[in-house]
Amino acid sequence: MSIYHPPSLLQVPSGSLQIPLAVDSESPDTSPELLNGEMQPHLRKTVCPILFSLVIPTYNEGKNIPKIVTLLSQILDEAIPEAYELIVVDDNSPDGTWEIAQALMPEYPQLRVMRRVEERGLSTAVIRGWQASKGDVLGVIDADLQHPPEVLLQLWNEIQRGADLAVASRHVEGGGVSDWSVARRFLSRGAQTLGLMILPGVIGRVSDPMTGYFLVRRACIASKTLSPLGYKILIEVLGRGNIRWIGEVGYVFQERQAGESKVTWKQYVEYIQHLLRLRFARWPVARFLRFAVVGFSGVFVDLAVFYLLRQAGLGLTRSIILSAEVAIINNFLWNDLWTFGDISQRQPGKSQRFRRLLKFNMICLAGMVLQTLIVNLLFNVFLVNEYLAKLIAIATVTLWNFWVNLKLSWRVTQVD
Ligand SMILES: Nc1nc2c(ncn2[C@@H]2O[C@H](COP(=O)(O)OP(=O)(O)OP(=O)(O)O)[C@@H](O)[C@H]2O)c(=O)[nH]1
Ligand SMILES: [Mg+2]
Repeated sequence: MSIYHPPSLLQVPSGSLQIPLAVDSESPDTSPELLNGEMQPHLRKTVCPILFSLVIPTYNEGKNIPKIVTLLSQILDEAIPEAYELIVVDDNSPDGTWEIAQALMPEYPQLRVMRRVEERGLSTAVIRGWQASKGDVLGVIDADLQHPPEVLLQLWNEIQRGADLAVASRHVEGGGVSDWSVARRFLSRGAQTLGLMILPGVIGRVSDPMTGYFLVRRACIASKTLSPLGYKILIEVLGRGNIRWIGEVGYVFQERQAGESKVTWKQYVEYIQHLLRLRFARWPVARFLRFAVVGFSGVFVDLAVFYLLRQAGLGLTRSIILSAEVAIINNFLWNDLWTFGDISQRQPGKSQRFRRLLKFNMICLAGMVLQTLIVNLLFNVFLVNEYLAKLIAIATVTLWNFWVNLKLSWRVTQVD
């Protein structure tokens, strides 16, 4: 009598949320296990390379999963037989979605199932699924049949035409929402408008940034550390990926047929946090803070040298100039070593370093002139209190020094 061995589950990747660039798409999914001397059908080596990996994130979708797997398999078996994989990523649903999906595996050889116990959340589920996938093209679709499976072929065709990203959109021709209340429409459009204000360069690139139905080329997001929050994984892909060509296909968002929605107010809050995170990811905040610390240390060097020179009997103007110059050199050394250390390492050599010092010096001197001008303008023309004027000038010149040095002295905009 043979004992039934359930098909193996996919291992849950751990560590950072980075998609590997290259995968061996012909390798077997698991180590071959023999049952009664025969390899189980679902463990047989995949001969056909996997071109497309579609992740289906699930939480309590036990009633929907058999239907969506059947429909997607029918479509893909016809279009790209054996060259695709469906990856259900379930967060240990209380209704046993993962087990139901696992039971479908013998019937659907392209189906894989991942059961996550420690990590939770829609966005990370999608990324973990992609990390464990083999296809050159990655995709995501909801399990609840709100995303019409037949649109998949149109999305696939967009990628075949050369698109980096193919997005199913409710806001282009052929798109729409079936039966949404006015409140939900308003919230959805409001969220999009807010996104356009905070992150226009990302949100403005697609007509429906809120969609959770899209395909993307692995190469466009591989090796980037993704850090999504909440539901809107497409925003993460657009914000951090290297996407040039975007194709859009209209679709009508269907009503949920079974199971319950997981959307709460938390998703709206997380959406705003996600937007802000992406916004500031583009700003060199940490570098600027290091620059400010170095600048602060320079004040003490300046004062100490000024004191010593005055004690030694040097004239006032000479002491001011000399102590300022020592502070500039002090700041340069720390910035070269610490603030911009990663960039300096790519530009080694004494002469390169000397050039950086000269530029830094010039920019700081220009900064001093700028500071004098700002204080005079605020104090004499706008009648601002002289200490407040000095404070505003210091803040402005610190920003100026940082930005110009970043662009000129350490030149992060140029490839060396
Ligand atoms: N793995 C995983 N999947 C999730 C999680 N939350 C939601 N999902 C799945 O993600 C998909 C989208 O979630 P829904 O709750 O349907 O969200 P929605 O479609 O925006 O909202 P509704 O129209 O109300 O259904 C579904 O397939 C869910 O089962 C989660 O925390 N983990
Ligand atoms: Mg849904």
